[in-house]
Amino acid sequence: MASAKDQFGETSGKPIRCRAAVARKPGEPLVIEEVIVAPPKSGEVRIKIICTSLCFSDVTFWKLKDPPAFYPRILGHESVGVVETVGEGVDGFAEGDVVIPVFVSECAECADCKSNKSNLCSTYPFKVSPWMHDGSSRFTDLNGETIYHFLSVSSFTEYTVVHVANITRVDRTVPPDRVCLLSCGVSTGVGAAWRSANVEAGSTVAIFGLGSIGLAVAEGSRLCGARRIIGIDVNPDKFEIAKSFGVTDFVDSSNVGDKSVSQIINEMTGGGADYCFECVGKAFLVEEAFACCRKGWGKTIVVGVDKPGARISFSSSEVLHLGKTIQGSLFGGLKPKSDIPILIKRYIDKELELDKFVTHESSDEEQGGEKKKKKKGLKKEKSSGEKEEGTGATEKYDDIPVPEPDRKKGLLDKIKEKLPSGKTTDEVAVPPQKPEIVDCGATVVGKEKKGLLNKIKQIIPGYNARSADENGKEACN
Ligand code: CXF
Repeated sequence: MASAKDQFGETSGKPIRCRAAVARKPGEPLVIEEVIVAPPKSGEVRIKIICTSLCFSDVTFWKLKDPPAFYPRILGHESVGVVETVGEGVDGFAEGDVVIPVFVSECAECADCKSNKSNLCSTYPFKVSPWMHDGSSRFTDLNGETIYHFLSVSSFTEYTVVHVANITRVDRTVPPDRVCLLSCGVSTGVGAAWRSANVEAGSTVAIFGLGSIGLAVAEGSRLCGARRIIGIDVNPDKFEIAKSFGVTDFVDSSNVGDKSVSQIINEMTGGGADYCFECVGKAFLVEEAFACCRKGWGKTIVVGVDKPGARISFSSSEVLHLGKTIQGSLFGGLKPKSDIPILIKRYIDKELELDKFVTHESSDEEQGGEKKKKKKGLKKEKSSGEKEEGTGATEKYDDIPVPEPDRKKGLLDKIKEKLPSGKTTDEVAVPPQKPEIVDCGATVVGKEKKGLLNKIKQIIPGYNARSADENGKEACN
């Protein structure tokens, strides 16, 4: 069994050259190319990514033309990895630790981190920034050009650098291809019901949008003991799958005649749902959700990500007279370092059903399309509680083309063609002040059912897959 030292001794502390999927232009195919990942600075760790998944916020930012979008950028923020190098001044993390990066930080020391009313750290505040917290980047391309970060994570790469305030250590025996989902989507949805709304047993819940976040809200509401969970989506096919997440009633918002969805929910519930969740990312749906949460105690939770600058409007008398609450929920209101372990325990105890959120799995080779084995399912469809402007259709994003890894097609030859004449790749790739760059082209983002265990064993020193029950004991102690 390789120790962390054996495994990472060669690369630790040196710049690494590895593959990444780089968003170079808005809406254009990600380019699989070699990048240089600098060693971590003070308070940071460099992570080898084991698994990463696609969240709709990646797609939203991939399409954006203007700031907060920046190019070239490494997107991806839902992942799990293993610490390869620990930066200066880092306590409590060691090479070989399995960690979940999260876009929300937790310094554990500021007033917000100490309060049980907030998960919004003030020391490292959440920003949709193109930089690390210190305002610089750890990524460059082979021409020495800066590549921007995304949401403090940037996981569409073999290696990334993340601040310790943005990582949570997890037991090395937990299955990485499941707990990866706790890095954003499932935690966000389950947390929105559990921590932000604090759904009570017996309540009625309305969920606008049955994409993976909406279904995770249903899962969280089910775990909290909600009695009635109403799902709203433009795609009626979602209802069947949603039932297994606890959704009891369905409203097809593409087929409501001259009524509004809020009218229908108000009628169905005799005055409004106790908790309404907007999981699509449309300001007008927040207004609809607010309009059908119960007067006096109804809570509307905003989970969806709308375009920058989108505004919500309510009449002030409606707010005053009806006594309802509206609340934003970033990462489901969860404090990553304390709440992710709780969710893992609930998964191990077979309460939180993570498996049903997995609909697509692919290995690094498959990212290119050659051996593509796509399965239809939740993760590839954007869900919408209302029609997309103009189209009336549930938008698919099967259209994000990820090309065959260039490595297979002779990436270095291609790069040479693009180099200023007379230069070699090494002259361009190696920053003069950092002469040693370790080439780490190996396993890349993604996962593969067959042989996954072997790959994980290579990546996580000492990984020991046991039965879920055994894992559970270990993970929860
Ligand atoms: C979002 C929340 C708002 C900013 C981008 C990330 N969450 C999950 O994708």
